[in-house]
Amino acid sequence: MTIPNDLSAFWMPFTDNRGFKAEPRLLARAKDMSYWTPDGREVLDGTAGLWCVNAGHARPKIVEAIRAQAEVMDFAPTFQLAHPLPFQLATRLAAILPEGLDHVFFTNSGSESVDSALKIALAYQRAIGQGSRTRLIGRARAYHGVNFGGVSVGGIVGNRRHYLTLPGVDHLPHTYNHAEQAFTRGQPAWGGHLADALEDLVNLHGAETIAAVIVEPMAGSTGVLPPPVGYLERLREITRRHGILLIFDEVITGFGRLGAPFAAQAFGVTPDLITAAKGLTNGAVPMGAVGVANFVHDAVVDNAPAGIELFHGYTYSGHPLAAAAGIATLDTYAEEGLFERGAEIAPYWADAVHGLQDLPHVIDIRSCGFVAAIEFAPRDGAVGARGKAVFHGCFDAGLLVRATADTIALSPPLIATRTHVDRIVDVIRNVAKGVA
Ligand code: PXG
Ligand code: PLP
Repeated sequence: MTIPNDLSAFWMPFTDNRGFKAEPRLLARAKDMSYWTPDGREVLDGTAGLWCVNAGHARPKIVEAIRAQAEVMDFAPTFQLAHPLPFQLATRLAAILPEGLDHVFFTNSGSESVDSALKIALAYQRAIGQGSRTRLIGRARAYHGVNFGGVSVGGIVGNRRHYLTLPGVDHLPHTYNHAEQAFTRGQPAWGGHLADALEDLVNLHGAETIAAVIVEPMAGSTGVLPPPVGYLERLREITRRHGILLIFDEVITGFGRLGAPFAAQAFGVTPDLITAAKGLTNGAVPMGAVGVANFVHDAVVDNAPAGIELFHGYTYSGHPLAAAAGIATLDTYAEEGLFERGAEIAPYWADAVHGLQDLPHVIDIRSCGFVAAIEFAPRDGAVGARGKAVFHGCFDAGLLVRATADTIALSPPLIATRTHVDRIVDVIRNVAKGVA
């Protein structure tokens, strides 16, 4: 690969552009569990790219499907016209979505999936004569992408403070409590009662004003926060009782991360809509999707006057290359049993990462399925400095991790073996000792 000699034109997303460009770290090639830098150094992928390459990199079936489809048909519209692939992929997705969610709306990213799901929820309430239900409820410490809807229901101050957000949005409290939950494996025993805050919001605003509640079943980006025992069940019960739709944002938790196709199945709670992206195409072509309950779809579509039922869609909804990649990805997951893999390796994984408790400055370790977070105490007056030092140290030692402030998130491709897990924790151990 040619190393670019001008880094100025590309305005990098969610990046300290000046810091990066002063000290760039580039990736040039990827295969299975690893990346390689332009100078040929191997970097083990501890994060499945950005939580998306669940089957590992450059898997033959997916590569071939994209290549073949590019030759047959590069693009075809899906507005008032279509081609076979998104129908096939939607049918395949319906088969792995929870029972009763048999309809799929395609998008190109998680952010678009979230905004689409919020619109579908509003359309549903209007379709059943509940047009006064326009309020949307999110949660603190939630990431729902960067479009205006997702930022509004999201709960990350840095993503919100500079922008106007949608009116009529309120938030549940987040579910993390260090004193009660630190060093928990899987779901914390404490915190199920926090779902009752939804009852308070219903009492405050009136159920007849609330359209939907959106939560990540396990918060990912803000530090891997598995749901407390009983929490999701309680949200489900309250939403159902008050006619409020429940949306699970499964952009990270979907496609095997927690040992089942979706977190909904892993936790045994079925929402009314599920947003997905990332692992849908193994990250190979941008694509997102919203899985929609039959009663929601049928109300919106069947109750509409003749003509277009939902005034929403993207030029690339159901794009041929993405749909081809999606079908090949689902084939790969099925052939290799990757939805079961997360559950199989979870105990070994939890032992390995929780074995890092004695490292200096570690204040919490959380794990669930095949994902984990290691939280370090911030340095005095320099939040994020320690996390960044661990991230850079690991990269230079041949391991890709993801740092958000002082928390290191790990989500390896589901093809990782115990040997890979051992290497991940060895590198982190050595680097964290040096960084201390
Ligand atoms: N919802 C959730 C739950 C996500 O995790 C999105 C929506 C948005 O998806 P797109 O495809 O629009 O980025 C996400 C994305 C991180 C990290 O380091 C997480 C995401 C994206 C980039 C970085 O935690 N999640
Ligand atoms: N802006 C303009 C001027 C457009 O014409 C379109 C689509 O036709 C869009 C934005 C939306 O683009 P997309 O459908 O790729 O989201």
